[in-house]
This record gives sequence, C-alpha cells and structure tokens, in this order.
Amino acid sequence: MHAMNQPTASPETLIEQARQVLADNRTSLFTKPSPRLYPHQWNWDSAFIALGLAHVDLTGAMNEIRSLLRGQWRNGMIPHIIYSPKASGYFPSPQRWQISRAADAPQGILTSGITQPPMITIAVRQIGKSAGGQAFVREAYGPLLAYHRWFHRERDPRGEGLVAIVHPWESGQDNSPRWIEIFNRIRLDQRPEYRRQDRQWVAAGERPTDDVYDRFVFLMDLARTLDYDQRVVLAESPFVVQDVLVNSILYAADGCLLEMAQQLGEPVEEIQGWLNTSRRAIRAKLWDEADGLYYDYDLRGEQLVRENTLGSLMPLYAGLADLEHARLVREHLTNRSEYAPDGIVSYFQIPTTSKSSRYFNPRAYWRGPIWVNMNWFMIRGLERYGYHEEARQVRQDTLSLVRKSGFHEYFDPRTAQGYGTPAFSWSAALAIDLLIDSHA
Ligand code: 2M8
Repeated sequence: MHAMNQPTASPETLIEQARQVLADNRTSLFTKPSPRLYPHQWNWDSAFIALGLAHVDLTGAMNEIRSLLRGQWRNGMIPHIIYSPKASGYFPSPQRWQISRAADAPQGILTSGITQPPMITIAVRQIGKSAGGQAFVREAYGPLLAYHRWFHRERDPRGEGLVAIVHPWESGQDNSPRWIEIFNRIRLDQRPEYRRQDRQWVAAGERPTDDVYDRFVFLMDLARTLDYDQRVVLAESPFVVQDVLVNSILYAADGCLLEMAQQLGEPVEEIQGWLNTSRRAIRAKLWDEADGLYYDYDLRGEQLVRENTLGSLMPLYAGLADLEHARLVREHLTNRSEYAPDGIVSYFQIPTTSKSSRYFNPRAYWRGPIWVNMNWFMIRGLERYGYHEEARQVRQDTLSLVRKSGFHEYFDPRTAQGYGTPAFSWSAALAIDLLIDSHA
C-alpha cells in the first residue's frame, strides 16, 4: 500500500508514490485509469499518463502511446476506449458498441465508437522533447496526422473550423452541467436496457444519475444503429456540440503537430490552415462578450450553452485568449464567488464548475469537484499569459490535495476529501509533470 496522507511528503517521495500508482495500474500493454472502476485503456487518460511518464520512464511513455494507436480506425479516429479482452466489470462492454458494423473499424481489436480530446499529440510532443524521444515523433507522426485529419474532415459539419462532439463521453467531462439543458430536451419514450457497473465501486452521489446515464446509453445506441457513419450521426443525433474544451485541445494539438511537421520536414500548409481557421472561428462564434466567457455552441438548439465551467477558460491553455486573458482571469478564475477560494465554501482551487452556477455540487462528478487535469490546464494557461503567482498557487493547491488525500480521481474543494476512485492514474501522472516540469 502507498503511504498517503503525508501533507509534508517531499517532492521525491511524492514522485515515488505517483510512480507506484502508475506501476500498479499497468497491464502488459497499457496503464488502466484506475484499478477497478476503469479496467480498459482510455484515450486521453493514456495521453496524460504518457505526459507524466515521459519524465521518468520514456519507454513506458512510448509504449502507452503505441498501445493507444493499436485501436486507431481506418478513417483515422482514435477511439475513446480500447478494450482489454481480459478485463470485466465495466459498462458498456464492447458488445454494446458492435464496432464491426462500421466500415472503418479496425480488425481484431475491440474499441468504442467515439473519440476523446486529442491529448495524444500533446503527449507525443512532450516525448519528443525528452532526450531519446525524437525518433518516436517520426514513428507517431503519420497516425497522428490521420487522427487530426479525421477530426477536421469528419467532425466539422459546417466547414467553419469548429469540430463537434456527438456524446458527452467525447468531451471527457461526461457529467458537466453544460449538457443538462440539452439532455432535458432529449425525451426518451422508453429507458434503454442496461446495467451500470460504476456504482459497485463508487458512491452514487459521486457519479452521474440514472437519468443522465439513460441518455449516455441512448446516444451510444443511436451511433451504433447508424453504423458510426459520421455524416449521418451529425445529421441525426440530438446531441451535436461545438465544445470549447475539445476545440481548444484540438487547437493546441494542431500547434504541436505543426511543430513536429517542421522538425520532420513534412508539409505544413494543411496544418497552418486548420490553425488559422479555428483561431478565428473559436473567437467569432464561442466568445460571449457580455459574460466575458467562452461557451459551447449547441448545433441542435442553435445557441450558446451559457454554463460557467472550467471548459469556458480552456482558451487560456490553448493560447487562444490573447485578447481576453485578463477578463478570464480577473473576472472569473480569481473571482471569489466563482472559482477562487473565499474561505467559506471553497478552500482549494479550482472547482470544475463555478460556485455561482445553480448546478454547482462539490461532490458530484464533473459538477464541482477539483480534477488534477483541469488544474493542470489552468496552470499552463496562467503561465502562458504571465500570471505566475496565480499559477504557483493552483500548482501548490493541486499538490497539497494529492499529498493530503492521495491520487484520487476528484476532490472536494471545501475539504480536500478525495472522491471517485482512489489510485487514479492521471492524478499521479500529472502530479509528476507538475513536480518535474515547472514550465514557466
Ligand atoms: C470518465 O468517463 C468514463 C466514460 O468514458 C466513465 O465515466 O465511465 C471521464 O472522467 C473521462 O474523462 C475519463 O477519460 C474516463 C476514464 O478515466 O472516466
């Protein structure tokens, strides 16, 4: 067992403990997000894991990415889950996805039929910066380019430089308040039949409700019945959202891909084109001048989703907020009634949903607790725009949380209590990155 609850653990001890979590979650091919709740390989989890491992175990980092690429579809998509045939205890199973219905599904490997934010490219760039990692960039470049092309070709329904997600699972923030209004519009004649498994591992109050899960399952079933034909799914699904978080990560990832192309002497025009168009489109369509926040655009309801969550601040991380960074930081991130500690409700930074939101819940999955990956994005964004003191404070809070409570999946901003699964891989991996790479 790991020695946890050591508020004074030295950086070296914390790195050791984090490495142990990753080693314990490691299978012969990849690292599970957690010991039991998530027994397969997840797309952006593995990217976060590789980012951390790149500092301490370069071969492990490269193998994590290689394992993820095994699941790539022939159209370029990297799915959100690659199933381990040996593992059980997770819903949905690969049988529910039935990806063999899709013309582009890979052979001989079981995956989901949707994707997740393309952190993989950002992880590969990190590997490429490590001594001994340069050759890996050449190895991964082709599959990464195919993945980016898939996003821009198949998920930009209006050709405007903004990609859409067709399931909350694609955002990685499944239970975000951003989906509530859209879900309220999805009326189900009949509950889909399924048995969730998550609540055998985690308390019900920390996980999505059954009503939310019904809609998760409805949307996945719909994509399956449409044989994962992206054009048809985008036309038929009641959930088609141009999400600020996914578009910001794709923009940052496009930037990394451009760097790699330059290093490798590959053509750059196509990637430069994506960057130019998305940069303009994100600001023109997703920025709300009145609220001083970026919002997702709901393509079915044809409106911005005016929910204040950390997703709204992701342009800081991506470097898309040159004109707005001061408003995002001063009016929101450091505002005591939204994200900053006020000494009463919020003790640690940063809750994933603004405290001013009617949906803020400090215990419920993606509706208020602190997540290490979101803090990591905000730290990098604050550093990028020169808010070094603010970045230092969030970094310090993040490390205190894992020191106090262990590498939990999420944390209560009032008490630092850990929720969700313990021994969560990305909490460990990103703590390593924060301890080793001060980035400034
Ligand atoms: C959570 O999502 C999965 C579905 O993909 C689940 O709840 O079963 C999210 O937090 C997601 O961001 C994460 O990648 C995944 C595994 O950690 O768990």
